[in-house]
Amino acid sequence: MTVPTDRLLITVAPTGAETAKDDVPQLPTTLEELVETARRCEAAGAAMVHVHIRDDAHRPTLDLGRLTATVEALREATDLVVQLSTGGSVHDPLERRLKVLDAEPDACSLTMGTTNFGDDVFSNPWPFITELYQLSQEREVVPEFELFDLGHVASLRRLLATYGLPYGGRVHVDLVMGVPGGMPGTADALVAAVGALPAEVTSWSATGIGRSTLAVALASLSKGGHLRVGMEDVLTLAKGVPVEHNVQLVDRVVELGRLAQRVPMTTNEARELLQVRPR
Ligand code: KMH
Ligand code: ZN
Repeated sequence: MTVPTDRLLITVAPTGAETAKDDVPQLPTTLEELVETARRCEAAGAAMVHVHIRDDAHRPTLDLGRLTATVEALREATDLVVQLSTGGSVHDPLERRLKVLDAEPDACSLTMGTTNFGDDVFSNPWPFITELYQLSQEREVVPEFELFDLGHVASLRRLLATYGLPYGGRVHVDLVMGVPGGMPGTADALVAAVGALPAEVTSWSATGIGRSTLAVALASLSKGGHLRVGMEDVLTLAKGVPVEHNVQLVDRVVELGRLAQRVPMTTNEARELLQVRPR
């Protein structure tokens, strides 16, 4: 099956590691809330979920038991492609981040370089990138390359030239734009990044952090790209209007996609596009 070109891959990133539950009680931080969110977002048109989990105190965690239980619960309740974050929080040590693949997700995020991240640093040294990439090849987990900056595009080129294609042979990237410290969330930056992508890239999506969310979504649709949305990336629908549920963000891009004559990709089509290993 080839995936028709009018299909729109919608990834939902419902939780992230940056927002405190106390500040945003509607953020899905428990397993029950995450599964409920995933179900509703799948029904609305999402085909992949980018997952960060929390502990009992709602703090970010990379606890392997919890990650494994989360993957299992999401598989049981949905048909979404389950992508675990290997980025974690800016405070997670690299060794813990390498262990994420032990939870046997379908896919994982893989950030292509170190980025200033607000007042913090999101650390991704080259030896860590190469180790994680080779691990993903060995474990047959499809990576999504997270590109926060133009320099990360160059690093992706180097990675593919040195270590070959990912498991499954497809190269899917996500442009994460508008992080304070990374590339801005503008149409101009998106066009520059897309123009620089290596030839091996078979699909790409984009997400704009905070207020850049709409500019990036519209630019991505204009360039034929896919979309990631969710409360990891944006907490308001408009100035002073909080997101009450991730499904609102999915609904909104389904509608934008409809206007751009794009049809939400099914989970089966997403598995085909990304060549996810059947598990
Ligand atoms: N939480 C950020 C520090 C990823 O998930 O791979 C990193 C992040 C990227 O969210
Ligand atoms: Zn993330």
